[in-house]
Amino acid sequence: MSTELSADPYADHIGILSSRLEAALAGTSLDGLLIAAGQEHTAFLDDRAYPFIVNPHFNHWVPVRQVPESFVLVRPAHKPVLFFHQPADYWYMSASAPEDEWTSYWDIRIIQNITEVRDQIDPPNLGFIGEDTALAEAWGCREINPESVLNHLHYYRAYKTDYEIDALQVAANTAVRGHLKARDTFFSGGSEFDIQHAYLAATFHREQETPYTSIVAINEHASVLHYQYYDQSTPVDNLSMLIDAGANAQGYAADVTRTYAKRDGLFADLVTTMDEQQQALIKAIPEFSNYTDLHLDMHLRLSQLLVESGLSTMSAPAMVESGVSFYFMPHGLGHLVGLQTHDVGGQQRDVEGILKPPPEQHRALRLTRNIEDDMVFTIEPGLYFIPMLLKQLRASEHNSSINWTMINELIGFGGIRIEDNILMRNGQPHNLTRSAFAEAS
Ligand SMILES: [Mn+2]
Repeated sequence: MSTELSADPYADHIGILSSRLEAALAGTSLDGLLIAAGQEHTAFLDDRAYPFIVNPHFNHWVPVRQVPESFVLVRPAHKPVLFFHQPADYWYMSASAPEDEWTSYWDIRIIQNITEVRDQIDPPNLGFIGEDTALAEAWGCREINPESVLNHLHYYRAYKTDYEIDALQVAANTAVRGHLKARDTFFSGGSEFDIQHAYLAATFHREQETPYTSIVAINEHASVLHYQYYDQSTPVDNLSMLIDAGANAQGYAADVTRTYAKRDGLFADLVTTMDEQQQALIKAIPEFSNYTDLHLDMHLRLSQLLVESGLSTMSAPAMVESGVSFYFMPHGLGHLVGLQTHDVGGQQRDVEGILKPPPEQHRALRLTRNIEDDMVFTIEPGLYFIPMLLKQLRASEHNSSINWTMINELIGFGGIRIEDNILMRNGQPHNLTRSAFAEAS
């Protein structure tokens, strides 16, 4: 959702990336960067390739994702070049050369073999960004994945262009279509496997096209933060579902989580309260300059909720201070989202790559930067009943402050997570996910 309409967001995007490139190369003697899309990898002793995941630095410049062995050559003050790989092959289908509007900003050269790239570039004056460092070495690129350049580019990846924001909104809209279908499939008694397939069908995604492996967790499976299976049978009593599933648009990710309760009761009430608190937290974002402080505020709200529900007799600040809230919420409040679901640069203090680590008790927090305009990040508070952590809490000095009868009632529900993607504009949060849900209903 871009607030100011540009005539051509992609043209602006290329302009912005070009300025960032120039600044990133300023302290180097490089003329430009050769950025590889990447190459396929096959399984051990096999000829079957793993799903291809494009180098995000490549995808940042061009909406091309499934064309391994392609390259972009970007140099300040030169028209960028796309070497588009189109091998002569009767075993596999070659990608069709792109013809969309965006190609007018590119010098597109079709190659059948990557040696044709080597013949058209000047490696001693180029930096190489990509996985195949042996290739870059063989070609004689001056620098290979230079850290100073990568730090610079990663830092600025946090600030999304209008073109990127449009893609992120499309991804959110697509994910929401899947979430609505998944919810219906859960309430009509579908298994995790059924729900995952309903989700993929509704989003028109192959499993390998989603930006991350969907988490479809019924009952206690929701207590496994990255639960990775899809049970093909439905439990006799399917009480709850946590679904964390995304979608992809031009390489940009949506990262969305919803939790549902089958019946009214304590767990359903907790889901409602978590949903209210998540929205209240988003509303409060302008009061915080730094994401770490927002994360800590979430712990305070969560602790308050646990006290008010009767799960804990401690004070909310004492729960955060002593680390008791961690046992119920062991991950970070959120992360940057973009070309990668967990986008780069979340803990970077500056372009030099100096890190700003999270507080000692909150090691899993991936985003510690100041909250600024044009950033897109997730807000995903959770409340879990994880047997392994509860066992530790039970063995701790805080044992007697916890209502274990209630906890035992809740363990079979696994947990709650509610996750939206937020864009900052003019100091205000814009909820890409909730606007997609509103649009869809
Ligand atoms: Mn997430």
